[in-house]
Amino acid sequence: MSISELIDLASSNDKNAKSKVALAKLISIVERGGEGARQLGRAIFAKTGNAYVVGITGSPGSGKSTLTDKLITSARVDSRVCVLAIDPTSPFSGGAILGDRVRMNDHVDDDRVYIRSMATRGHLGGLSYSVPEVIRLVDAAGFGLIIVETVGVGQVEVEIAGAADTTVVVVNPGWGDSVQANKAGLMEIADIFVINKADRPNAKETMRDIQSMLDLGIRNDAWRPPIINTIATNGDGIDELYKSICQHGDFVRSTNELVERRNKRDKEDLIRVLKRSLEDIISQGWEDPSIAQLKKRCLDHELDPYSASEQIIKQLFSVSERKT
Ligand SMILES: Nc1nc2c(ncn2[C@@H]2O[C@H](COP(=O)(O)OP(=O)(O)O)[C@@H](O)[C@H]2O)c(=O)[nH]1
Ligand SMILES: [Mg+2]
Repeated sequence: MSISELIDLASSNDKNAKSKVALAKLISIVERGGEGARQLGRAIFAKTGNAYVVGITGSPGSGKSTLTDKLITSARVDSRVCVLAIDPTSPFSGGAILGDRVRMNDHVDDDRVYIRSMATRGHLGGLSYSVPEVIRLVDAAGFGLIIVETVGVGQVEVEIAGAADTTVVVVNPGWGDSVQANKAGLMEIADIFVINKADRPNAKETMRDIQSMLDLGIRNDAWRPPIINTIATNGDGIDELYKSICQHGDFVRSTNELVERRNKRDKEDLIRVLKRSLEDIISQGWEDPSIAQLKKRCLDHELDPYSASEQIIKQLFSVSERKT
């Protein structure tokens, strides 16, 4: 099946599993990278820009997957929902991926819901190269809402905030001790705070704690992040959370905020695609005989790596021209 046939099938709202199978195939193409991914990226670009992206971040075990599972039930009424669960732990662990799948099992047969776990492939703890591209793909396939779940570990939180239109930060009662160093960072990225496991002691203190940090006004935009108590396991507070997400969506659409966020993202996309294209050029040409001599001279310390790189780059580009 051609890429455009797969895209059409993935976009269709069929009642059998074919559309999900097509989408899974397309995601694999993105993850493999190279010319296939580039071709796909070109084909879908014009169809992108319609989905709303919600990032959900927080420490492992804070209840993000349980919350997401409940959110799907509210959100699927309004639009097709895709969940991308990013697992920044080692791709060898596998446990978290299985855990998410099992927990969100309720939605497996729902043709309006697509759930996918992705490993970050050790990209220095950051969002995997592929994640923004998969977001675009799912967007082009007509999903109105994309929820991206990430474990909040520093840099990833910042990156997810960059990829999302609304960022939900999940904490638990008594969060103070565990994320002390990171509080300011969380304040910067959170559009909505969730205190999940509100059935546990100290939810009130945590609420006061966040309030007083918000009062310091690290972010001086017109939106003050609401703080919502939830008990994800029994669904308490989920309606309020979904309502807040919609309200924040209305806010960013009615101000210049959404346009600004997406402009910034487009710029990052361009740089990322550019870097990836350069990496492809390097790996395609690396074994070409035309640079063998330069590599050897560098390894023999006759040529410093800086001068060697400059000359290798010129060669790599001509190799790439020859191949296309
Ligand atoms: N007591 C309580 N447990 C919860 C709540 N939400 C989630 N949990 C439990 O916390 C554990 C971790 O939840 P999970 O959704 O996997 O967290 P994640 O790692 O952030 O995705 C699971 O055992 C959940 O059942 C809650 O509101 N209250
Ligand atoms: Mg999870």
